Amino acid sequence: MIKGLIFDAYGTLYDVQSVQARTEKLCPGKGDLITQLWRLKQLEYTWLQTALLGYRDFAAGVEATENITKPLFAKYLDLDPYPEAKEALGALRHRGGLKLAILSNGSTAMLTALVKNSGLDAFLDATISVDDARKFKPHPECYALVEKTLGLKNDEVMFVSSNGFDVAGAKHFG
Ligand code: LAC
Repeated sequence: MIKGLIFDAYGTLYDVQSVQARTEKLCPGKGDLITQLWRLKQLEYTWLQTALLGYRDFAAGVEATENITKPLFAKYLDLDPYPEAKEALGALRHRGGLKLAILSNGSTAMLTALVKNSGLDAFLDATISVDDARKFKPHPECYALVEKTLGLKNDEVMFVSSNGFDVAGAKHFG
């Protein structure tokens, strides 16, 4: 029986392109290019780090001037949830009987700020960061954090993600 619904954060509950408007203002004509590349590079670096058996929070390693990076990084802590995310989580919460949580490649600090700023923390039993495994999804140890945190077995958990590699990782883990 499913007892928990675990959501990916970036691209699933939160719109990573909601940083686009601010990027366009700071870097006119390049907002779309930079935000698309930013997301692709994030994913590429997490896979590379995990394949090389490394782990570090690389968010601050971007070479750019502070007047650009500061407001952009700030927006990443305050991404817009997709329009239906709050209502969907609220309805699931109201229905009862299910644990609701995020399992994300974001760092604990990023995710704590993100769920608080967006108000989604009110609907969640936990916000789980891969920080605790020191690996990035789709490494199996990341998905194992759900049982460690919520005490739910694999077959009691349904995992929700917009990222294909993440769905494959969760399925592989069971
Ligand atoms: C996350 C990325 C994979 O939130 O979207 O973990």
